[in-house]
Amino acid sequence: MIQSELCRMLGIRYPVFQGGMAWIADGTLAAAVSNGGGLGIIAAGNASGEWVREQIHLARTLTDRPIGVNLMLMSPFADEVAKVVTEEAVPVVTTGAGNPSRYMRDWTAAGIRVIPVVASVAMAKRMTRLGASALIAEGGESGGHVGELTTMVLVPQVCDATELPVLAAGGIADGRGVAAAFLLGACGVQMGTRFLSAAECSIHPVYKEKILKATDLCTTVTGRRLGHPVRSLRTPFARAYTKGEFGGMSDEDLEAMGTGALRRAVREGDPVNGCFLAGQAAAMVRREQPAAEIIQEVMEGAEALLRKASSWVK
Ligand code: TUI
Repeated sequence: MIQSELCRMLGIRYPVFQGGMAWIADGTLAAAVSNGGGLGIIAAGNASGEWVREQIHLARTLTDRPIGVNLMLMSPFADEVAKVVTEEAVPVVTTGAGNPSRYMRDWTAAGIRVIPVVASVAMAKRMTRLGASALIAEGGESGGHVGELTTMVLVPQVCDATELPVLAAGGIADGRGVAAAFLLGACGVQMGTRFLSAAECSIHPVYKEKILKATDLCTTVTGRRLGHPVRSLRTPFARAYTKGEFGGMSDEDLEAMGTGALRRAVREGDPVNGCFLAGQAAAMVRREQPAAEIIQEVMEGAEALLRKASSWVK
């Protein structure tokens, strides 16, 4: 069994977080992951504070283990979600797609453990100074909003820049990725794409099917021109968006094309106008399974590999 300081800090069995996937990670998925021994995380995405509150309450009817909330910092509702997590005394808050400095003091004063996603060493140092409890170093293999660096180079550099526990994210979908993350200095992992295939993940069946059928070169990054690079499956939407980006479409028209695209993928499975966020590890996701089974399989795989690795050292 692999346990780390993260398990002790948060009262979880396995050092595995489920990524805060906008429109996807609701109270049902988060509770299933927490019941499986990881940390389930409700993604606020662009949703209102009240929606987040409902999902927290729902999750609490399904599990008595800790759950977290992910605050997407570009959301117009970020301020109200930040208040809701404090009022609801959510034990862990993760943040993404920006700088959470303005909330850190209130959250830490309320006893909330703040675990920001960082995509650079500078941000890792800033978050350490401001009182984060741990950091998630997310490489550009991940789905959704991506930074510049890969997991392989980001994780060791973030580990060198902080004394805090570091979780690795981006491109991790099985025991090999978890074992590698530990050898890079991480003491936990966050997986998003692998949990898209969880039985308790309520994305449209078309979305799930696309993940299960994905191959190695199936994802692409769009949105660099507007400063919000996003990794998703190569679909007609991604191709049209790329054509717009490089073909001189106005910023307003590009924004309009993106609006509602995540919802169309998650809720409607719209294969043409939907934006199916997914990481490069989509090709490694092979079947639908309960979240608890995913966590167990991945961690047992990592344990076997780490045991084997130590036998190579003479
Ligand atoms: O946040 C994510 N992934 C996301 S958020 C999202 S919702 C969305 N929808 C449409 C367009 C854009 C986003 C979908 N996927 N991952 C965590 C993450 N955070 N990756 C990179 C970062 C990050 C980037 C810059 C964290 C901090 C940061 O700081 C910049 C600064 O302010 O200095």
